[in-house]
Amino acid sequence: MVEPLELPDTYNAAVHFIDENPAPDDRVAFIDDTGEHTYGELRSRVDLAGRALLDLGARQETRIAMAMFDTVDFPAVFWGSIKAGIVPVCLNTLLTADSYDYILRDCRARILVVAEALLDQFAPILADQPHLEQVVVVGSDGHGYPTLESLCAAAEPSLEPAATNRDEVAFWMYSSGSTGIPKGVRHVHSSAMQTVKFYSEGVLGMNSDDVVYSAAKLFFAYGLGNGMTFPLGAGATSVLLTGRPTPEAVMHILATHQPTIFFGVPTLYAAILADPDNSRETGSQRLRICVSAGEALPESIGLEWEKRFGVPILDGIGSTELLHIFISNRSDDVRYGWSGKAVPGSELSIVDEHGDEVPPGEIGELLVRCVTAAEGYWNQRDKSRHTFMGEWTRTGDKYLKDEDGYYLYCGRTDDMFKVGGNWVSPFEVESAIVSHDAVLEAAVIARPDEAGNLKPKAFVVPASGAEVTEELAASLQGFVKDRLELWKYPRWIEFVDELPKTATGKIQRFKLRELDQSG
Ligand code: 3UK
Repeated sequence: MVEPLELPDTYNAAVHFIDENPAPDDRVAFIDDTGEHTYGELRSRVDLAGRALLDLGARQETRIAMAMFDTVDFPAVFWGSIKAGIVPVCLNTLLTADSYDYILRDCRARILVVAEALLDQFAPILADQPHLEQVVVVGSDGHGYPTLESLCAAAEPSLEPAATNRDEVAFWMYSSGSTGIPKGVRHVHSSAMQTVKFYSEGVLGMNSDDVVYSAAKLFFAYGLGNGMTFPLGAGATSVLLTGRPTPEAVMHILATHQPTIFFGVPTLYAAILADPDNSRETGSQRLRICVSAGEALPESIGLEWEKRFGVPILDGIGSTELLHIFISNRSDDVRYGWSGKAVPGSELSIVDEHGDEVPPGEIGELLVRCVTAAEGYWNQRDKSRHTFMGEWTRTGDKYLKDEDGYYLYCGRTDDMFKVGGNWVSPFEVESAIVSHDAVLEAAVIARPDEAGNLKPKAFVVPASGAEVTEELAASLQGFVKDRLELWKYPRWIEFVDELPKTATGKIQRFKLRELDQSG
């Protein structure tokens, strides 16, 4: 067990990662679509962005929402806020207008910093926001709002750090709930540097010679660590991609920037491997570590990747609630199909429904004791009390441990699942499907595709008189796509006469999963 670092009461994470970062001014911190940005440039961009937000009226503890792509502006706004004591709320850039509406109201952000290309998505909901006072656009045209660039150009080039407490909330991230309603997860100043020490240094051995690329975006907890806090913590260089991490775009980055560490999710690894031309030769010859998280990595993908890219993929499990990875494989100790062993700084316990620890070989719920756990969910006290049990955090994951201390992922305690690293709540997708006139009832489960990665499948009971055709299936898919985030639509639809239910009328999704596997 690695002990957490003792920090002084007054501690500002931005001072640690930016101002007091030992990396020399001329070292490259980020490479984005516009080119290289040094640590020196980053330090001044952070001050300017923090100043600009103060100039707009933000104060210590004011929340601002960030809906930004991965460019150097992201760390500038994120750390500039934190340095000023302002609390950035990181938003997924792929949400529907309804989700943005919910989150902006829920977090009560006073300022929204939004990428120009996302303005259309926000437009329908911006006029009616009770807490939002200002919109700042990241891009060349503000469409009537001030741009980040213009505000920074007018700002004083210096910023005093706010005297924040190490235990004070520094930033928020939103995580999906089991009914599909997002929960604001609040992280404190001290946590990011502990994840650097425990996972980035402790497991990956990241150092200043590393060039890293994370296909997971900075607004995810996974990407925030991979692409920002870990490389900054190591004085390393991080490559950022503005656009979508398609297999082609990722291979292009591997070939062009020759990263030493690559972070992906299982579906992306599978998609890259699907093209037989992709290999170490056409990618990065400097790769020394590849990491997968977000959902379980099928063994076949790890083995094939190792053959083609010459390095293993280290599967590890993390969560937004714990900020980063707490169980992981190691470069010299890879067991495919398993999540690996405890990461330094994390103590693990697998318990039964009474909270009693189960012996090795038995499945129970995984609890984690780690200082990087979030301070709680915003305004969701019941859920916070359930999840954050003092020093221990409930993961909602079923695990077993073998005699040697390896951990095997055995599914969720709820029916939630991940598609390409993004949460799907079966309940939310079912609700969307049943709002279609031709549908009486629906149940959604996860089903593995050819590569072994999970995708949504819907069992649908048609409304009486509805004609069951392929067109109906296609129109239901389109119906869900129009209403929910794109990754959530059912890739398969099976029409059935009835759904298995408990005596109290609850859908038994586990029975459908069994049926699906046997069929
Ligand atoms: C599942 C995994 C099996 C698991 C995350 C790395 O995924 C991250 O955070 P989220 O809050 O989801 C957490 C949940 O996702 N999961 C994640 N990784 C794995 N299941 N094998 C894995 N390797 O259900 C977990 O509870 O979106 C991942 C770092 C930071 C993160 N936030």
